[in-house]
Amino acid sequence: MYLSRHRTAEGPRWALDGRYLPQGLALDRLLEGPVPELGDTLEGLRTGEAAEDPVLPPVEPYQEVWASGVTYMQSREARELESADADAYARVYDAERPELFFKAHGWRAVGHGGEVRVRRDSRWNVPEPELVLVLNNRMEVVGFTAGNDVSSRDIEGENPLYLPQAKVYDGSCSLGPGIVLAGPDGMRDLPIRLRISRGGRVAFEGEVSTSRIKRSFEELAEYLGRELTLPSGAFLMTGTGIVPGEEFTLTPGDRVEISVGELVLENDVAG
Ligand code: DO4
Ligand code: MG
Repeated sequence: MYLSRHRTAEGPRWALDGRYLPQGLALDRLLEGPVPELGDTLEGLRTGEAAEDPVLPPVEPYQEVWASGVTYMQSREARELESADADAYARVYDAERPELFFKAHGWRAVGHGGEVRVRRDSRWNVPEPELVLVLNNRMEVVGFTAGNDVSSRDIEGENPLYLPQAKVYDGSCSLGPGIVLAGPDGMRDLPIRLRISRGGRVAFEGEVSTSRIKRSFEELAEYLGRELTLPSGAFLMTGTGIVPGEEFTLTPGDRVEISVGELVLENDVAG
């Protein structure tokens, strides 16, 4: 089952499998129900009307997007290379406690077809293609979407304490195009692909499987909600397993295409 959010004359509206749900229903209310019966509940709400483009980011403006990091060996190695404090990344990769950081409020997220950005005060930037968990208010995994955790490598590399500036700025968080409703077992072996095109040519391509992640999705969700109440649920980026080489930096005009399973999220980098 697939949830998408659309712009309409009356305001944003959710759809299930391409058919509108009643106007005014919010995602956190929709996902509140008991997990095994969630699909049936939503099915009962579906209207006959076909949903229309454009699609909006599949998140309510007040929901929070969090992220985990250094969950794939590729990410650990890339941070070790870029950082003067390489040991911190090796230690967090092996530690019991994961790295978790706040990424964006829903209102700041960009959706499919929108523009992401690189910081003007950074010279080394990358997209981070990630499986994004959709969590209800009990921190149960109820679905996933595709995400781009756009990041500045030189700012974080200079000092890990600069991480919020490397990660949190306008246009740094993209989600979409919609949400696949699924429990964690439905996402343990999904292909994640990244393609960056520049001037009509492929500038970088990479692929990883979610099966390569070091931690379980349930573990990441549990840590996020351990001492934090999230009454509207949350989105949790699960970390990148694809990092372009040292010579690569994301550039205005690039097109970034991220796929997670069947979902394809496309964004241009703003000029
Ligand atoms: O510690 C840096 C952040 C790592 C990250 O965002 C990732 O691994 O995806
Ligand atoms: Mg990341």
